[in-house]
Amino acid sequence: MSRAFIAPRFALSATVAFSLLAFPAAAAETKVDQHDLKFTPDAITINAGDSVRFTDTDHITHNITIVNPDGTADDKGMDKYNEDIVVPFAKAGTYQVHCKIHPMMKMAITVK
Ligand SMILES: [Cu+2]
Repeated sequence: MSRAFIAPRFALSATVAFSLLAFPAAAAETKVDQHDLKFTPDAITINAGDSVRFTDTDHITHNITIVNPDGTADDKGMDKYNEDIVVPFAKAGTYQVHCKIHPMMKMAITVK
């Protein structure tokens, strides 16, 4: 193989390595599944700016309602089987999550 063929491959690797270094603190996403009428896990701790991806592997519809640290509630809508609802958490505090269809379904999210 000629040197002219090898050089572009090295240049591409260097570009990829630089991209990874340039964004070291990308927001993370934590997965919470709704299964057997439970949030799993039922308590998580994330950093401000991170998101939670709520999945639904029950063959029924659930709901995601977030109770904020100040007591106000945000209804994030109905979560159907195999559909995800992604909720970003910008501010620190303790959030309670429940499903308004199944009152026994509850979890807590601590945002640092
Ligand atoms: Cu539910």
